[in-house]
Amino acid sequence: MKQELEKIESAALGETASCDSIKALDELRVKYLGKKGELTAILKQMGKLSAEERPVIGQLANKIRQDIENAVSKKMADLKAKEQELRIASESIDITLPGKPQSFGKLHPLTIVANEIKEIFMGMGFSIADGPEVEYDYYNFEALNLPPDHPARDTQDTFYITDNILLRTQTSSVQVHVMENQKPPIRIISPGRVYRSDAVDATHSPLFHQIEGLVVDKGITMADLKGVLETLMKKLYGNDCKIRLRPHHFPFTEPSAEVDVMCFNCHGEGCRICKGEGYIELLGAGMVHPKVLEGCGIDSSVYSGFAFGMGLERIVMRRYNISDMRLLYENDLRFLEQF
Ligand code: 2U9
Repeated sequence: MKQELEKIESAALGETASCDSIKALDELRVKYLGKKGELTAILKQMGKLSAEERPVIGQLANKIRQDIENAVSKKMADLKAKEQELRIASESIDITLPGKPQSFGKLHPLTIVANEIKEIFMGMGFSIADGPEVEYDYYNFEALNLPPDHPARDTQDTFYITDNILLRTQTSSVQVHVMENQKPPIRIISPGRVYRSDAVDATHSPLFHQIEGLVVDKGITMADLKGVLETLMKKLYGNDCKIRLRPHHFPFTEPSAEVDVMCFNCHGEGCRICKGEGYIELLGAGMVHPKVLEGCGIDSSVYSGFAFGMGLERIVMRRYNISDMRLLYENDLRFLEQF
């Protein structure tokens, strides 16, 4: 039995030394040391030995088992180190290769211009007010002097959630909330999405963006309104930009005006773009109607205010010479990457 054990030892150590793969080494381990391995098979026959031989052979078998185990685990460590070396060598990076170009997103033209307008107003001491797009009829219409059946509601037909809850048609509703909750002086702009039941064409969309403004204080006049709007337009379109106010009617302002901006193409001479006018209509404005002030709890004999409203799309289209509003919503990268 001693000879058999020594034979197993020398075979196991020899095979381990020449083994060159982790998988084969593991198979070797099972072959010699496993439950059904060669060494175990020999040890099972120990019962046949005499009482004197048993401890001697037992000791030898344990020593051989230990030697084989040591040899296998040392070889395993060597093979794993070699494998890692090979992997690292094959994974090495060529730092001279050019990098993969990253494509960065850009701001949408509507966002670019809205941000610019917000900056201009903040520079004049205005704060930015926000409010819900789903609104009560009262805040969208009634508080703005547009009672039920007022004809001006026809031009602002919208999407109703219930009889008196709707998608706002103007951001004026935000300003009504501010006036209800804040004492003058008030100096705010309210940018945001608005909705109207309009069919889509080159100049209309059921969803568009407005920026409205409101100033309420003692002694506010049309001159303040004109000064603020002139500053806005000069900063947006250049210092030589002129504006003109034409009388108009809005239910929520009195007096009211439409505001035209000098044509960027002909500088007031009249051309094809401004249809010979020299000016292009860009926004509406006026002195806040006393009924609107009173309805929001502001004493119109002490305070006065001006308000204005503009469609952001129109400003953007004029700024970048865009002829069709739909381009702003189609998300075509060929269009958007130009800004
Ligand atoms: C309050 C009182 C008055 C806001 C105003 C306009 C004139 C105006 C249009 C421009 C193009 C809307 O986007 S558009 O269709 N707006 O002409 N808006 S004055 O007046 C207000 C606002 C709030 C409390």
